[in-house]
Amino acid sequence: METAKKIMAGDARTASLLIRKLEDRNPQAKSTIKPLYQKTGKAHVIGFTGSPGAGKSTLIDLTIAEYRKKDKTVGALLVDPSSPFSGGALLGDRIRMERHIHDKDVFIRSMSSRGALGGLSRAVGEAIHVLDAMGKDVIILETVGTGQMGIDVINHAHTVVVVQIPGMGDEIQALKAGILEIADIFVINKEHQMGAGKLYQELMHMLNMMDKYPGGWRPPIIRVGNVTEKRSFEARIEALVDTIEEHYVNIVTHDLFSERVKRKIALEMNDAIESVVFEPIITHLVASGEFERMTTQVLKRQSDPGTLAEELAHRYLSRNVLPP
Ligand SMILES: Nc1nc2c(ncn2[C@@H]2O[C@H](COP(=O)(O)OP(=O)(O)O)[C@@H](O)[C@H]2O)c(=O)[nH]1
Ligand SMILES: [Mg+2]
Repeated sequence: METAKKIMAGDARTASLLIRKLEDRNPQAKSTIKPLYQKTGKAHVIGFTGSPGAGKSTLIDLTIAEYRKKDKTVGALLVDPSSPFSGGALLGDRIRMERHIHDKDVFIRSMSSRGALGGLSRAVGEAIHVLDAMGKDVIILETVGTGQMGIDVINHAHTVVVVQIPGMGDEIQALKAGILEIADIFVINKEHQMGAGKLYQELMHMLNMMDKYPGGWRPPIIRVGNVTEKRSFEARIEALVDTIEEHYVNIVTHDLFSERVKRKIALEMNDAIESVVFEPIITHLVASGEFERMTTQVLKRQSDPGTLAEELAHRYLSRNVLPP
């Protein structure tokens, strides 16, 4: 309870520790976040995704600065599904955002799978609740756009920004990663590189082929230019943040916001049932050696997995309340 209170008061150290424990799937941390739920649901969660090196961290750094100009408080989670350790490539990301370190209204944390495979997206979902309960107005996620895990992570966002760069081959990078369906805004970065115009044309073409846009929102393409041309780049970041805000208003007014939130809650419910109902049974079966015995039974054709699972259901769950 003490921890929850500190989080709600915005204590960054406590939040960091709690997020780390959530990554480790610490059971105590899981109960700590329960009372926080009542305080969540206010933040706008923005996801930045794209290939490594596309410029996500650079853009996020400037986006944070832009939100701070508007006096909004910001939390950022830099998620690396490919690495079992925090640090590494993410260290560079943190350095890129160093100027925010002494700003108490900005909280930046990197997250990785830390060996708990499959649990990363769940931990990110929980970490978002922690930042939300801290009272952050805006929560920014950074993740690479590849692999199922990257997509699972980006599903936590209300607004998804897909960062693209020229010169990555003919194929549009988003298509390859299957992330197109969830893109709300496209950004073309590093425009000094060859092929920026072509990339823009390809994206336009692809968007023209979509037959309908949910909520009437056609994903805009923002050409941010080149970070080295400081003045114009900053102006483009302003335009990006305005577009992100417009998207937020759009999903709220078309009731798409609650739809997205519902989808997220459904995932969380699924995870919770899995960890509270399913996992303890499996863990017990494995530890007692019964799982091994059942496997042998099936191997010898003395039983089959379906029958054995039904027997378990009768043993562990009340017989009469099982769904048909
Ligand atoms: N020339 C140029 N370099 C950029 C631009 N944006 C990012 N970079 C550089 O590209 C590298 C990767 O950027 P980073 O933001 O870490 O990409 P991330 O992996 O997507 O987070 C860094 O060395 C940046 O300084 C840009 O617009 N122009
Ligand atoms: Mg990065």
